[in-house]
Amino acid sequence: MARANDDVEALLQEYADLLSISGGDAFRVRTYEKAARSVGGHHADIATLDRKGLQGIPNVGKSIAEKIQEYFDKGSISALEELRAQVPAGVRQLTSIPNLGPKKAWMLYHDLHIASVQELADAIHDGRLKGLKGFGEKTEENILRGIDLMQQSGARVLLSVATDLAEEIVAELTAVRGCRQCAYAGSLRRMAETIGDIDILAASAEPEPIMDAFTGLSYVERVMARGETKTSIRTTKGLQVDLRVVPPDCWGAALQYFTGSKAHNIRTREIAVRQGLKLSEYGLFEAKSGKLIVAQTEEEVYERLGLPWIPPTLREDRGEIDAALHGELPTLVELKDLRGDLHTHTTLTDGLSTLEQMVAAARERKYAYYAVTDHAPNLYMQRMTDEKMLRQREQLRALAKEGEMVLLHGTELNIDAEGGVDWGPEFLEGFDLCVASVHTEFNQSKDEMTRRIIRAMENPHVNVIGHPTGRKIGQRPPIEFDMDEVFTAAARTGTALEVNSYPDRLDLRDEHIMWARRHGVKFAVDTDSHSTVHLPFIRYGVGTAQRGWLTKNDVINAWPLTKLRTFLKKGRS
Ligand code: DGT
Ligand code: CA
Ligand code: CA
Ligand code: ZN
Repeated sequence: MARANDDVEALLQEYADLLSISGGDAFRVRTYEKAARSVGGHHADIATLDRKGLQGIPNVGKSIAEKIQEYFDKGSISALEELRAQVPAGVRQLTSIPNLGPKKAWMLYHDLHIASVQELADAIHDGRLKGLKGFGEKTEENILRGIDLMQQSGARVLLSVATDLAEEIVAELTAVRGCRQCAYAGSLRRMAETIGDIDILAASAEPEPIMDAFTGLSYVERVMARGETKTSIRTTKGLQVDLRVVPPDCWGAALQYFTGSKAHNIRTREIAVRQGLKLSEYGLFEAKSGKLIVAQTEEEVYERLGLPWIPPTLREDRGEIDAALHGELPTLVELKDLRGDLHTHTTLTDGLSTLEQMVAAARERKYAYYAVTDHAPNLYMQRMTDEKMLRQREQLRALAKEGEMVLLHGTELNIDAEGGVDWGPEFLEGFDLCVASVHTEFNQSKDEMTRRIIRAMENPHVNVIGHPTGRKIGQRPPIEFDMDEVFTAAARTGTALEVNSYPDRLDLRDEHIMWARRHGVKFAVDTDSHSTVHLPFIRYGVGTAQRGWLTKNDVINAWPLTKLRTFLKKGRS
Protein backbone atom coordinates (compact mmCIF):
# COMPACT_ATOMS: atom_id res chain seq x y z
CA MET A 1 0.00 0.00 0.00
CA ALA A 2 1.46 3.37 -1.01
CA ARG A 3 1.90 5.71 1.93
CA ALA A 4 1.10 9.41 2.11
CA ASN A 5 4.77 9.77 3.04
CA ASP A 6 5.79 8.93 -0.52
CA ASP A 7 3.45 11.55 -2.01
CA VAL A 8 4.66 14.26 0.36
CA GLU A 9 8.29 13.26 -0.17
CA ALA A 10 7.77 13.73 -3.91
CA LEU A 11 6.11 17.14 -3.43
CA LEU A 12 8.85 18.43 -1.12
CA GLN A 13 11.51 17.17 -3.49
CA GLU A 14 9.75 18.90 -6.38
CA TYR A 15 9.62 22.09 -4.31
CA ALA A 16 13.36 21.84 -3.66
CA ASP A 17 14.08 21.21 -7.35
CA LEU A 18 11.95 24.10 -8.57
CA LEU A 19 13.39 26.40 -5.92
CA SER A 20 16.87 25.51 -7.00
CA ILE A 21 16.15 25.91 -10.73
CA SER A 22 14.59 29.32 -10.18
CA GLY A 23 17.72 30.43 -8.36
CA GLY A 24 16.46 30.02 -4.80
CA ASP A 25 18.71 30.12 -1.76
CA ALA A 26 20.91 27.01 -1.63
CA PHE A 27 20.43 26.58 2.09
CA ARG A 28 16.65 26.57 1.74
CA VAL A 29 16.90 24.06 -1.10
CA ARG A 30 18.93 21.74 1.12
CA THR A 31 16.39 22.15 3.91
CA TYR A 32 13.58 20.96 1.67
CA GLU A 33 15.65 18.11 0.26
CA LYS A 34 16.47 16.88 3.73
CA ALA A 35 12.85 17.18 4.80
CA ALA A 36 11.74 15.20 1.73
CA ARG A 37 14.11 12.36 2.57
CA SER A 38 13.11 12.37 6.24
CA VAL A 39 9.41 12.22 5.42
CA GLY A 40 9.96 9.39 2.93
CA GLY A 41 11.91 7.39 5.48
CA HIS A 42 9.73 8.23 8.49
CA HIS A 43 8.43 5.14 10.24
CA ALA A 44 4.91 6.48 10.97
CA ASP A 45 2.28 7.19 8.30
CA ILE A 46 2.31 10.98 8.22
CA ALA A 47 -1.38 11.14 7.30
CA THR A 48 -2.02 10.16 10.93
CA LEU A 49 0.10 12.98 12.42
CA ASP A 50 -1.07 16.37 13.68
CA ARG A 51 0.98 19.55 13.34
CA LYS A 52 3.04 18.75 16.40
CA GLY A 53 3.66 15.21 15.22
CA LEU A 54 4.78 16.54 11.83
CA GLN A 55 7.27 18.90 13.45
CA GLY A 56 8.59 15.96 15.40
CA ILE A 57 9.98 14.48 12.13
CA PRO A 58 13.69 15.28 11.83
CA ASN A 59 14.34 18.19 9.43
CA VAL A 60 10.68 19.22 9.36
CA GLY A 61 10.26 22.70 10.83
CA LYS A 62 7.23 24.91 11.30
CA SER A 63 6.96 26.18 7.74
CA ILE A 64 7.34 22.75 6.14
CA ALA A 65 4.85 21.24 8.60
CA GLU A 66 2.39 23.96 7.54
CA LYS A 67 2.86 23.08 3.89
CA ILE A 68 2.24 19.40 4.60
CA GLN A 69 -0.87 20.29 6.55
CA GLU A 70 -2.03 22.48 3.67
CA TYR A 71 -1.59 19.55 1.31
CA PHE A 72 -3.73 17.31 3.52
CA ASP A 73 -6.39 20.00 3.92
CA LYS A 74 -6.61 21.29 0.36
CA GLY A 75 -4.89 18.72 -1.82
CA SER A 76 -2.27 21.22 -2.98
CA ILE A 77 0.44 23.57 -1.67
CA SER A 78 0.09 27.16 -2.87
CA ALA A 79 3.82 27.95 -2.66
CA LEU A 80 4.52 24.92 -4.84
CA GLU A 81 1.84 25.94 -7.32
CA GLU A 82 3.51 29.35 -7.65
CA LEU A 83 6.84 27.74 -8.46
CA ARG A 84 5.18 25.40 -10.93
CA ALA A 85 3.84 28.44 -12.74
CA GLN A 86 7.39 29.82 -13.08
CA VAL A 87 9.22 26.65 -14.04
CA PRO A 88 7.65 24.32 -16.62
CA ALA A 89 7.68 20.63 -15.72
CA GLY A 90 9.87 19.91 -18.75
CA VAL A 91 12.59 22.18 -17.39
CA ARG A 92 12.64 20.19 -14.16
CA GLN A 93 12.90 17.07 -16.31
CA LEU A 94 16.12 18.52 -17.74
CA THR A 95 17.77 18.31 -14.33
CA SER A 96 17.24 14.57 -14.21
CA ILE A 97 19.69 14.26 -17.10
CA PRO A 98 23.00 13.14 -15.57
CA ASN A 99 25.52 16.01 -15.42
CA LEU A 100 22.90 18.68 -16.00
CA GLY A 101 22.33 20.78 -12.90
CA PRO A 102 19.63 23.35 -12.04
CA LYS A 103 21.70 26.36 -13.17
CA LYS A 104 22.26 24.93 -16.62
CA ALA A 105 18.61 23.93 -16.94
CA TRP A 106 17.52 27.45 -16.11
CA MET A 107 19.99 28.94 -18.59
CA LEU A 108 18.70 26.66 -21.36
CA TYR A 109 15.15 27.71 -20.62
CA HIS A 110 15.90 31.38 -20.11
CA ASP A 111 18.30 31.91 -23.04
CA LEU A 112 17.04 29.38 -25.57
CA HIS A 113 13.46 28.60 -24.42
CA ILE A 114 14.31 24.92 -24.17
CA ALA A 115 11.62 23.35 -22.01
CA SER A 116 11.85 19.61 -22.59
CA VAL A 117 14.39 16.83 -22.94
CA GLN A 118 13.53 16.33 -26.61
CA GLU A 119 13.96 20.04 -27.35
CA LEU A 120 17.38 19.89 -25.74
CA ALA A 121 18.44 16.88 -27.82
CA ASP A 122 17.27 18.66 -30.97
CA ALA A 123 19.09 21.85 -30.02
CA ILE A 124 22.36 19.95 -29.52
CA HIS A 125 21.99 18.17 -32.84
CA ASP A 126 21.30 21.50 -34.56
CA GLY A 127 24.36 23.04 -32.92
CA ARG A 128 22.28 25.70 -31.19
CA LEU A 129 24.17 25.39 -27.90
CA LYS A 130 27.41 26.64 -29.45
CA GLY A 131 28.75 29.57 -27.48
CA LEU A 132 26.45 29.06 -24.53
CA LYS A 133 28.47 29.41 -21.33
CA GLY A 134 29.39 26.08 -19.74
CA PHE A 135 28.39 23.88 -22.69
CA GLY A 136 31.55 22.56 -24.37
CA GLU A 137 31.68 19.68 -26.82
CA LYS A 138 32.40 17.19 -24.04
CA THR A 139 29.43 18.41 -21.99
CA GLU A 140 27.17 18.08 -24.99
CA GLU A 141 28.32 14.53 -25.55
CA ASN A 142 27.69 13.67 -21.91
CA ILE A 143 24.24 15.19 -22.06
CA LEU A 144 23.33 13.20 -25.16
CA ARG A 145 24.49 10.01 -23.49
CA GLY A 146 22.42 10.90 -20.42
CA ILE A 147 19.35 11.51 -22.59
CA ASP A 148 19.85 8.13 -24.22
CA LEU A 149 19.87 6.45 -20.83
CA MET A 150 16.68 8.24 -19.83
CA GLN A 151 14.90 7.41 -23.05
CA GLN A 152 15.86 3.74 -22.84
CA SER A 153 14.00 3.52 -19.55
CA GLY A 154 11.33 5.66 -21.23
CA ALA A 155 8.08 5.95 -19.38
CA ARG A 156 8.80 2.78 -17.41
CA VAL A 157 8.50 2.89 -13.64
CA LEU A 158 10.39 1.14 -10.87
CA LEU A 159 9.18 -2.27 -9.73
CA SER A 160 8.35 -0.92 -6.26
CA VAL A 161 6.14 1.87 -7.58
CA ALA A 162 4.17 -0.50 -9.79
CA THR A 163 3.90 -3.14 -7.05
CA ASP A 164 2.45 -0.68 -4.53
CA LEU A 165 -0.17 0.51 -6.98
CA ALA A 166 -1.04 -2.96 -8.30
CA GLU A 167 -1.53 -4.37 -4.81
CA GLU A 168 -3.90 -1.54 -4.02
CA ILE A 169 -5.90 -2.14 -7.20
CA VAL A 170 -6.04 -5.90 -6.67
CA ALA A 171 -7.32 -5.35 -3.12
CA GLU A 172 -10.05 -2.98 -4.38
CA LEU A 173 -11.20 -5.25 -7.21
CA THR A 174 -11.12 -8.41 -5.11
CA ALA A 175 -13.78 -6.82 -2.91
CA VAL A 176 -16.18 -6.28 -5.83
CA ARG A 177 -19.26 -8.48 -5.98
CA GLY A 178 -18.82 -11.46 -8.28
CA CYS A 179 -15.03 -11.24 -8.43
CA ARG A 180 -13.75 -14.79 -8.07
CA GLN A 181 -10.04 -14.16 -8.49
CA CYS A 182 -7.86 -11.16 -9.08
CA ALA A 183 -4.09 -10.88 -9.53
CA TYR A 184 -1.50 -8.89 -11.38
CA ALA A 185 0.30 -10.49 -14.33
CA GLY A 186 2.79 -9.19 -16.95
CA SER A 187 6.29 -7.95 -16.19
CA LEU A 188 5.20 -7.09 -12.66
CA ARG A 189 4.47 -10.71 -11.78
CA ARG A 190 7.80 -11.65 -13.33
CA MET A 191 9.37 -8.96 -11.11
CA ALA A 192 11.21 -7.23 -13.92
CA GLU A 193 13.30 -4.27 -12.76
CA THR A 194 11.10 -1.73 -14.49
CA ILE A 195 7.48 -1.97 -15.55
CA GLY A 196 5.99 -0.56 -18.76
CA ASP A 197 2.36 -0.97 -17.79
CA ILE A 198 0.50 -2.90 -15.12
CA ASP A 199 -1.60 -5.86 -16.26
CA ILE A 200 -4.41 -6.87 -13.91
CA LEU A 201 -6.46 -9.97 -14.42
CA ALA A 202 -9.80 -10.74 -12.79
CA ALA A 203 -12.11 -13.73 -13.07
CA SER A 204 -15.84 -13.18 -12.95
CA ALA A 205 -19.01 -14.21 -14.76
CA GLU A 206 -20.04 -10.54 -14.74
CA PRO A 207 -17.33 -8.09 -15.85
CA GLU A 208 -19.47 -4.91 -15.55
CA PRO A 209 -19.19 -4.19 -11.82
CA ILE A 210 -15.45 -4.86 -11.88
CA MET A 211 -14.92 -2.51 -14.81
CA ASP A 212 -16.99 0.14 -13.02
CA ALA A 213 -14.94 -0.20 -9.84
CA PHE A 214 -11.76 0.02 -11.87
CA THR A 215 -12.63 3.17 -13.81
CA GLY A 216 -13.95 4.71 -10.60
CA LEU A 217 -10.65 4.42 -8.68
CA SER A 218 -9.62 7.78 -7.22
CA TYR A 219 -6.29 7.91 -9.04
CA VAL A 220 -7.69 7.34 -12.53
CA GLU A 221 -6.89 10.35 -14.66
CA ARG A 222 -8.23 9.09 -17.96
CA VAL A 223 -10.04 6.01 -19.23
CA MET A 224 -8.22 5.23 -22.45
CA ALA A 225 -10.38 2.36 -23.64
CA ARG A 226 -13.30 0.53 -22.18
CA GLY A 227 -14.61 -2.72 -23.54
CA GLU A 228 -16.47 -5.77 -22.32
CA THR A 229 -13.38 -7.71 -21.36
CA LYS A 230 -10.58 -5.16 -21.43
CA THR A 231 -10.28 -1.68 -19.99
CA SER A 232 -7.20 0.56 -19.90
CA ILE A 233 -6.69 3.59 -17.72
CA ARG A 234 -3.96 6.10 -17.09
CA THR A 235 -3.31 7.13 -13.49
CA THR A 236 -2.69 10.66 -12.26
CA LYS A 237 0.98 9.73 -12.07
CA GLY A 238 1.03 8.75 -15.73
CA LEU A 239 1.09 4.98 -15.37
CA GLN A 240 -1.03 2.79 -17.65
CA VAL A 241 -3.04 -0.07 -16.15
CA ASP A 242 -4.76 -2.72 -18.29
CA LEU A 243 -7.54 -4.77 -16.75
CA ARG A 244 -8.87 -7.93 -18.32
CA VAL A 245 -11.84 -9.79 -16.94
CA VAL A 246 -12.12 -13.43 -17.98
CA PRO A 247 -14.64 -16.19 -17.22
CA PRO A 248 -13.58 -18.12 -14.08
CA ASP A 249 -13.12 -21.31 -16.12
CA CYS A 250 -10.20 -19.97 -18.11
CA TRP A 251 -8.38 -18.23 -15.27
CA GLY A 252 -5.25 -20.39 -15.47
CA ALA A 253 -4.79 -20.07 -19.22
CA ALA A 254 -5.35 -16.30 -19.07
CA LEU A 255 -2.91 -15.89 -16.18
CA GLN A 256 -0.30 -17.92 -18.03
CA TYR A 257 -0.78 -15.90 -21.20
CA PHE A 258 -0.80 -12.44 -19.64
CA THR A 259 2.13 -13.16 -17.36
CA GLY A 260 4.36 -13.60 -20.40
CA SER A 261 6.99 -12.91 -21.24
CA LYS A 262 6.15 -12.84 -24.91
CA ALA A 263 9.29 -14.87 -25.59
CA HIS A 264 8.30 -17.48 -23.01
CA ASN A 265 4.80 -17.68 -24.47
CA ILE A 266 6.13 -18.28 -27.94
CA ARG A 267 8.10 -21.25 -26.60
CA THR A 268 5.13 -22.73 -24.71
CA ARG A 269 2.93 -22.34 -27.77
CA GLU A 270 5.51 -24.17 -29.89
CA ILE A 271 5.46 -27.05 -27.44
CA ALA A 272 1.67 -27.16 -27.70
CA VAL A 273 1.76 -27.17 -31.50
CA ARG A 274 4.21 -30.10 -31.55
CA GLN A 275 1.68 -32.10 -29.54
CA GLY A 276 -1.22 -31.26 -31.84
CA LEU A 277 -2.56 -28.73 -29.34
CA LYS A 278 -3.32 -25.02 -29.41
CA LEU A 279 -2.56 -22.70 -26.48
CA SER A 280 -4.20 -19.30 -26.07
CA GLU A 281 -5.43 -17.03 -23.31
CA TYR A 282 -8.69 -19.05 -23.41
CA GLY A 283 -7.15 -22.42 -22.76
CA LEU A 284 -5.30 -25.41 -24.11
CA PHE A 285 -7.27 -26.99 -26.98
CA GLU A 286 -7.05 -29.94 -29.32
CA ALA A 287 -5.93 -28.35 -32.57
CA LYS A 288 -8.11 -30.43 -34.89
CA SER A 289 -11.40 -30.63 -33.03
CA GLY A 290 -11.03 -27.38 -31.11
CA LYS A 291 -12.02 -29.24 -27.97
CA LEU A 292 -11.00 -27.58 -24.70
CA ILE A 293 -8.60 -29.66 -22.62
CA VAL A 294 -7.62 -27.50 -19.66
CA ALA A 295 -7.78 -23.83 -18.67
CA GLN A 296 -8.56 -23.52 -14.97
CA THR A 297 -5.13 -23.35 -13.38
CA GLU A 298 -1.63 -22.57 -14.59
CA GLU A 299 -0.40 -25.84 -13.09
CA GLU A 300 -2.80 -27.84 -15.29
CA VAL A 301 -1.78 -25.96 -18.39
CA TYR A 302 1.91 -26.59 -17.83
CA GLU A 303 1.27 -30.19 -16.81
CA ARG A 304 -0.60 -30.99 -20.03
CA LEU A 305 2.33 -29.56 -21.95
CA GLY A 306 4.57 -32.03 -20.11
CA LEU A 307 6.15 -29.35 -17.93
CA PRO A 308 6.28 -28.62 -14.23
CA TRP A 309 4.86 -25.23 -13.19
CA ILE A 310 7.49 -22.61 -13.96
CA PRO A 311 7.91 -19.73 -11.49
CA PRO A 312 7.01 -16.39 -13.14
CA THR A 313 10.43 -14.89 -12.31
CA LEU A 314 12.00 -17.45 -14.68
CA ARG A 315 9.66 -16.90 -17.64
CA GLU A 316 12.05 -14.93 -19.83
CA ASP A 317 13.11 -17.62 -22.31
CA ARG A 318 16.54 -17.82 -20.75
CA GLY A 319 16.67 -21.61 -20.69
CA GLU A 320 13.76 -22.27 -18.31
CA ILE A 321 11.82 -24.38 -20.83
CA ASP A 322 14.74 -26.72 -21.44
CA ALA A 323 15.47 -26.93 -17.73
CA ALA A 324 11.80 -27.72 -17.09
CA LEU A 325 11.74 -30.41 -19.79
CA HIS A 326 14.77 -32.06 -18.19
CA GLY A 327 13.51 -31.74 -14.62
CA GLU A 328 16.32 -29.30 -13.87
CA LEU A 329 14.50 -26.17 -12.76
CA PRO A 330 16.30 -24.59 -9.80
CA THR A 331 14.54 -24.51 -6.44
CA LEU A 332 14.57 -20.73 -6.20
CA VAL A 333 15.50 -18.84 -3.06
CA GLU A 334 12.38 -17.38 -1.44
CA LEU A 335 11.68 -14.55 0.94
CA LYS A 336 11.14 -16.97 3.79
CA ASP A 337 14.58 -18.49 3.24
CA LEU A 338 16.38 -15.27 4.15
CA ARG A 339 17.69 -15.36 7.69
CA GLY A 340 19.09 -11.85 7.89
CA ASP A 341 20.09 -8.60 6.23
CA LEU A 342 23.81 -7.86 5.91
CA HIS A 343 23.87 -4.24 4.68
CA THR A 344 22.00 -1.55 6.65
CA HIS A 345 22.61 1.97 7.99
CA THR A 346 21.60 4.08 10.97
CA THR A 347 21.55 7.76 11.95
CA LEU A 348 25.23 7.41 12.86
CA THR A 349 25.86 8.09 9.17
CA ASP A 350 23.20 8.86 6.56
CA GLY A 351 20.39 6.66 7.89
CA LEU A 352 17.08 8.09 9.08
CA SER A 353 16.32 5.61 11.87
CA THR A 354 18.35 5.05 15.01
CA LEU A 355 20.25 1.89 15.84
CA GLU A 356 17.54 0.92 18.32
CA GLN A 357 14.76 1.48 15.76
CA MET A 358 16.55 -0.51 13.06
CA VAL A 359 17.23 -3.44 15.39
CA ALA A 360 13.66 -3.46 16.65
CA ALA A 361 12.29 -3.46 13.08
CA ALA A 362 14.66 -6.28 12.09
CA ARG A 363 13.49 -8.31 15.09
CA GLU A 364 9.92 -7.91 13.85
CA ARG A 365 10.95 -9.51 10.60
CA LYS A 366 12.01 -12.57 12.61
CA TYR A 367 15.56 -12.54 11.31
CA ALA A 368 18.06 -14.90 12.90
CA TYR A 369 20.85 -12.36 12.44
CA TYR A 370 21.20 -8.75 11.39
CA ALA A 371 24.19 -6.62 10.46
CA VAL A 372 24.59 -2.88 10.93
CA THR A 373 27.07 -1.53 8.36
CA ASP A 374 27.41 2.22 8.60
CA HIS A 375 29.69 4.12 6.24
CA ALA A 376 33.44 4.25 6.90
CA PRO A 377 35.53 7.47 7.22
CA ASN A 378 36.72 7.95 3.63
CA LEU A 379 33.27 9.06 2.57
CA TYR A 380 34.03 12.38 4.24
CA MET A 381 30.53 13.76 4.31
CA GLN A 382 29.51 10.99 6.71
CA ARG A 383 32.03 12.15 9.34
CA MET A 384 32.80 8.71 10.66
CA THR A 385 35.60 8.25 13.20
CA ASP A 386 37.17 5.23 14.88
CA GLU A 387 35.69 6.31 18.23
CA LYS A 388 32.15 6.61 16.84
CA MET A 389 32.41 3.18 15.23
CA LEU A 390 33.64 1.55 18.44
CA ARG A 391 30.97 3.26 20.50
CA GLN A 392 28.32 1.97 18.12
CA ARG A 393 29.75 -1.52 18.54
CA GLU A 394 29.30 -1.25 22.32
CA GLN A 395 25.74 0.01 21.87
CA LEU A 396 24.98 -2.83 19.49
CA ARG A 397 26.39 -5.44 21.85
CA ALA A 398 24.26 -3.96 24.63
CA LEU A 399 21.13 -4.44 22.51
CA ALA A 400 21.78 -8.17 22.08
CA LYS A 401 19.43 -10.47 23.94
CA GLU A 402 20.15 -14.04 24.91
CA GLY A 403 18.55 -16.51 22.50
CA GLU A 404 17.32 -13.82 20.11
CA MET A 405 18.39 -12.37 16.77
CA VAL A 406 22.20 -12.20 16.63
CA LEU A 407 23.55 -8.71 15.99
CA LEU A 408 26.56 -8.40 13.72
CA HIS A 409 28.69 -5.30 13.68
CA GLY A 410 29.93 -4.36 10.26
CA THR A 411 30.76 -1.41 8.08
CA GLU A 412 30.43 -0.33 4.47
CA LEU A 413 33.93 0.48 3.28
CA ASN A 414 34.78 2.69 0.31
CA ILE A 415 36.86 1.10 -2.41
CA ASP A 416 39.31 3.84 -3.35
CA ALA A 417 40.68 4.40 -6.86
CA GLU A 418 43.40 1.79 -6.34
CA GLY A 419 41.24 -0.81 -4.60
CA GLY A 420 42.27 0.09 -1.06
CA VAL A 421 39.77 0.58 1.78
CA ASP A 422 39.34 2.89 4.77
CA TRP A 423 41.06 0.95 7.54
CA GLY A 424 44.00 -1.39 8.01
CA PRO A 425 43.78 -5.03 9.06
CA GLU A 426 43.91 -4.48 12.83
CA PHE A 427 40.86 -2.26 12.90
CA LEU A 428 39.00 -4.34 10.30
CA GLU A 429 39.58 -7.47 12.37
CA GLY A 430 37.17 -6.05 14.96
CA PHE A 431 34.18 -6.20 12.59
CA ASP A 432 31.95 -9.23 12.12
CA LEU A 433 31.73 -8.41 8.43
CA CYS A 434 32.68 -5.76 5.90
CA VAL A 435 30.78 -4.67 2.82
CA ALA A 436 32.93 -2.68 0.38
CA SER A 437 31.55 -0.50 -2.39
CA VAL A 438 32.56 1.93 -5.10
CA HIS A 439 31.15 5.35 -4.17
CA THR A 440 33.59 7.66 -5.98
CA GLU A 441 35.66 7.84 -9.17
CA PHE A 442 33.15 6.10 -11.40
CA ASN A 443 34.91 7.11 -14.59
CA GLN A 444 38.03 4.95 -14.56
CA SER A 445 38.92 2.86 -17.58
CA LYS A 446 37.54 -0.67 -17.72
CA ASP A 447 40.97 -2.13 -16.90
CA GLU A 448 41.54 0.14 -13.93
CA MET A 449 38.08 -0.59 -12.59
CA THR A 450 38.56 -4.34 -12.96
CA ARG A 451 41.87 -4.22 -11.08
CA ARG A 452 40.40 -1.91 -8.45
CA ILE A 453 37.54 -4.26 -7.60
CA ILE A 454 39.65 -7.41 -7.71
CA ARG A 455 42.16 -5.82 -5.34
CA ALA A 456 39.36 -4.99 -2.92
CA MET A 457 38.15 -8.59 -3.07
CA GLU A 458 41.65 -9.85 -2.36
CA ASN A 459 41.53 -7.98 0.95
CA PRO A 460 40.91 -10.79 3.48
CA HIS A 461 38.50 -8.59 5.44
CA VAL A 462 36.21 -7.63 2.56
CA ASN A 463 33.24 -10.01 2.54
CA VAL A 464 30.68 -8.47 0.25
CA ILE A 465 30.97 -6.09 -2.70
CA GLY A 466 28.03 -3.70 -2.30
CA HIS A 467 25.93 -2.67 -5.33
CA PRO A 468 28.67 -3.95 -7.65
CA THR A 469 27.94 -1.88 -10.76
CA GLY A 470 26.73 1.27 -8.99
CA ARG A 471 23.99 1.86 -11.52
CA LYS A 472 20.87 3.83 -10.63
CA ILE A 473 18.04 2.78 -12.89
CA GLY A 474 17.28 5.52 -15.41
CA GLN A 475 19.77 7.88 -13.73
CA ARG A 476 23.29 6.59 -13.65
CA PRO A 477 24.90 4.04 -15.97
CA PRO A 478 26.74 1.05 -14.48
CA ILE A 479 30.50 1.24 -14.02
CA GLU A 480 32.36 -0.93 -16.47
CA PHE A 481 34.61 -3.80 -15.51
CA ASP A 482 35.53 -7.18 -16.98
CA MET A 483 32.72 -9.34 -15.66
CA ASP A 484 34.46 -12.69 -16.21
CA GLU A 485 37.57 -11.56 -14.39
CA VAL A 486 35.67 -10.04 -11.49
CA PHE A 487 33.35 -13.03 -11.12
CA THR A 488 36.26 -15.47 -11.22
CA ALA A 489 38.05 -13.48 -8.53
CA ALA A 490 34.91 -13.28 -6.38
CA ALA A 491 34.60 -17.07 -6.41
CA ARG A 492 38.33 -17.58 -5.82
CA THR A 493 38.59 -15.13 -2.90
CA GLY A 494 35.33 -16.09 -1.20
CA THR A 495 33.84 -12.62 -1.62
CA ALA A 496 30.08 -12.44 -2.06
CA LEU A 497 28.52 -10.09 -4.58
CA GLU A 498 25.54 -8.12 -3.41
CA VAL A 499 22.08 -8.21 -4.88
CA ASN A 500 21.06 -4.79 -3.59
CA SER A 501 17.29 -4.72 -3.07
CA TYR A 502 16.90 -0.96 -3.20
CA PRO A 503 14.33 -0.43 -6.00
CA ASP A 504 16.41 2.01 -8.04
CA ARG A 505 19.52 -0.18 -7.78
CA LEU A 506 18.64 -3.91 -8.07
CA ASP A 507 22.36 -4.41 -8.50
CA LEU A 508 23.67 -6.95 -9.57
CA ARG A 509 20.94 -7.28 -12.09
CA ASP A 510 19.32 -10.55 -13.18
CA GLU A 511 21.46 -11.41 -16.22
CA HIS A 512 24.70 -10.62 -14.41
CA ILE A 513 23.63 -12.76 -11.47
CA MET A 514 23.12 -15.73 -13.81
CA TRP A 515 26.50 -15.07 -15.33
CA ALA A 516 28.27 -14.77 -11.96
CA ARG A 517 26.57 -17.90 -10.66
CA ARG A 518 28.14 -19.92 -13.45
CA HIS A 519 31.52 -18.86 -12.03
CA GLY A 520 30.57 -20.25 -8.62
CA VAL A 521 30.03 -16.84 -7.01
CA LYS A 522 28.02 -16.54 -3.78
CA PHE A 523 25.60 -13.66 -3.20
CA ALA A 524 24.25 -11.50 -0.37
CA VAL A 525 20.69 -10.28 -0.91
CA ASP A 526 20.64 -7.08 1.13
CA THR A 527 18.48 -3.98 1.46
CA ASP A 528 21.04 -1.22 2.11
CA SER A 529 18.26 0.19 4.30
CA HIS A 530 18.57 3.77 5.46
CA SER A 531 15.31 3.59 7.41
CA THR A 532 13.08 0.96 9.00
CA VAL A 533 10.66 1.43 6.10
CA HIS A 534 13.30 0.17 3.67
CA LEU A 535 13.68 -3.26 5.26
CA PRO A 536 10.70 -4.69 3.31
CA PHE A 537 12.50 -3.86 0.02
CA ILE A 538 14.15 -7.25 0.53
CA ARG A 539 11.29 -8.74 -1.56
CA TYR A 540 12.60 -6.95 -4.66
CA GLY A 541 16.09 -8.30 -4.04
CA VAL A 542 14.67 -11.80 -3.70
CA GLY A 543 12.73 -11.35 -6.95
CA THR A 544 15.89 -10.22 -8.70
CA ALA A 545 17.83 -13.15 -7.23
CA GLN A 546 15.14 -15.48 -8.56
CA ARG A 547 15.42 -13.90 -11.99
CA GLY A 548 19.11 -14.75 -11.72
CA TRP A 549 18.18 -18.39 -10.97
CA LEU A 550 19.59 -18.36 -7.42
CA THR A 551 18.83 -21.09 -4.91
CA LYS A 552 19.21 -20.69 -1.16
CA ASN A 553 22.55 -22.41 -1.40
CA ASP A 554 23.84 -19.49 -3.48
CA VAL A 555 22.81 -16.84 -0.97
CA ILE A 556 24.98 -16.44 2.13
CA ASN A 557 22.27 -14.75 4.18
CA ALA A 558 20.00 -17.73 3.62
CA TRP A 559 22.55 -19.85 5.49
CA PRO A 560 22.62 -20.74 9.17
CA LEU A 561 24.84 -18.41 11.19
CA THR A 562 27.67 -20.91 11.74
CA LYS A 563 28.02 -21.51 8.02
CA LEU A 564 27.85 -17.76 7.36
CA ARG A 565 30.56 -17.12 9.97
CA THR A 566 32.87 -19.60 8.28
CA PHE A 567 32.33 -17.83 4.96
CA LEU A 568 33.01 -14.44 6.56
CA LYS A 569 36.39 -15.66 7.83
CA LYS A 570 37.58 -15.93 4.25
CA GLY A 571 40.21 -18.46 5.25
CA ARG A 572 41.64 -16.21 8.00
CA SER A 573 42.37 -18.10 11.19
P1 DGT B 1 5.96 -4.33 -19.91
O1 DGT B 1 4.54 -3.94 -19.77
O2 DGT B 1 6.63 -3.66 -21.07
O3 DGT B 1 6.72 -4.10 -18.66
O4 DGT B 1 6.06 -5.89 -20.22
P2 DGT B 1 4.93 -7.01 -20.22
O5 DGT B 1 5.60 -8.32 -20.31
O6 DGT B 1 4.00 -6.81 -19.07
O7 DGT B 1 4.19 -6.78 -21.61
P3 DGT B 1 2.70 -6.34 -22.00
O8 DGT B 1 2.07 -5.50 -20.96
O9 DGT B 1 2.81 -5.77 -23.37
O10 DGT B 1 1.91 -7.69 -22.13
C1 DGT B 1 1.61 -8.48 -21.00
C2 DGT B 1 1.74 -9.93 -21.34
O11 DGT B 1 0.75 -10.32 -22.31
C3 DGT B 1 3.04 -10.29 -22.00
O12 DGT B 1 4.07 -10.49 -21.05
C4 DGT B 1 2.69 -11.53 -22.75
C5 DGT B 1 1.28 -11.29 -23.20
N1 DGT B 1 1.25 -10.76 -24.56
C6 DGT B 1 0.96 -9.51 -24.93
N2 DGT B 1 1.02 -9.39 -26.27
C7 DGT B 1 1.40 -10.59 -26.75
C8 DGT B 1 1.66 -11.11 -28.05
O13 DGT B 1 1.58 -10.42 -29.06
N3 DGT B 1 2.03 -12.39 -28.13
C9 DGT B 1 2.14 -13.17 -27.03
N4 DGT B 1 2.51 -14.43 -27.16
N5 DGT B 1 1.91 -12.73 -25.80
C10 DGT B 1 1.54 -11.46 -25.66
CA1 CA C 1 2.75 -4.90 -18.75
CA1 CA D 1 -0.15 -4.36 -20.93
ZN1 ZN E 1 25.07 1.17 2.09
